[in-house]
Amino acid sequence: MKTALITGATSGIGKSTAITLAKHNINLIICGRRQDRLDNLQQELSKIVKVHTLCFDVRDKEKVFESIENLPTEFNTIDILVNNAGNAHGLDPIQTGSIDDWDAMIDINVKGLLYVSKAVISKMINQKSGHIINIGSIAGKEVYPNGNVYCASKHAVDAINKGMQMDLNPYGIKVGAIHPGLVETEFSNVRFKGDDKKADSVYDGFDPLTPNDIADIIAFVVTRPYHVNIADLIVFPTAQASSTIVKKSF
Ligand code: NDP
Ligand code: 8X3
Repeated sequence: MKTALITGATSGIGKSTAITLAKHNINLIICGRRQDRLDNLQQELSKIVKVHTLCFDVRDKEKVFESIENLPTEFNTIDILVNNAGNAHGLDPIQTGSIDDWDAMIDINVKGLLYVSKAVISKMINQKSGHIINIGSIAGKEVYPNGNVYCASKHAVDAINKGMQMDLNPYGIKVGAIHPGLVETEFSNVRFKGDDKKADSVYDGFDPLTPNDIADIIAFVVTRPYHVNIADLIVFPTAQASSTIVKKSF
């Protein structure tokens, strides 16, 4: 049986991915900062697969390495890494943007992804196998007004994904990115700092993607034969044509 480590498994895309991969008989290491949510998910999914929880902030370099280097033996081989933890913080023009928001996005979406990847890649290199899926965004392919630093962080994920593909190719490690458009999760609640009305309005008047839509795609990606690597994938809701073009009625 394979084992997948999923960051950001307490909510949204990461949580749906954990549930979906469990249904594909894949053991799980689920990560996030909210231990209560990790415990609840572990309790639910332990009925079908083995589940280990790791509670860390991806910005905490020492904790990331300490947690991943000291996994229990039965979880020590990581076959699949889903680099999913991340969020947007704020939606402001560059001239009035908050430096704390910028730090959060660069530190979590870029540096945190790198810390987790480095810890897992050393295991995958020893194993001479592995599969890394980086969750980017349409914001990593395009820039939209007020998206500045979030878009920069996701452009960095796009570049890191391509770099990983080249560098890990000699070791037989697969690397690919999935870049979703609008998915209804807690993403906008975080972006707008708990203003749920504003968050809900982002998805008003059209059918956004659901976290399950992305989880199903991740399950498809990880169940391809060894010689097939899905390297880069953009996924929109049907109503969306770019980060700024969303048709609100048909
Ligand atoms: P959610 O807010 O629902 O989930 C975000 C997850 O990331 C949570 O599990 C959260 O866990 C975790 N996380 C956030 N910050 C940290 C941190 N510092 N350390 C550890 N874990 C952290 O959002 P989504 O499911 O939508 O987002 C998942 C990924 O998908 C992100 O990378 C996002 O950029 C990307 N994405 C989202 C889109 C969307 O429209 N929703 C579209 C394109 C990409 P906890 O708080 O417990 O730590
Ligand atoms: C999340 C999608 O368009 O809000 O990455 O940036 S968007």
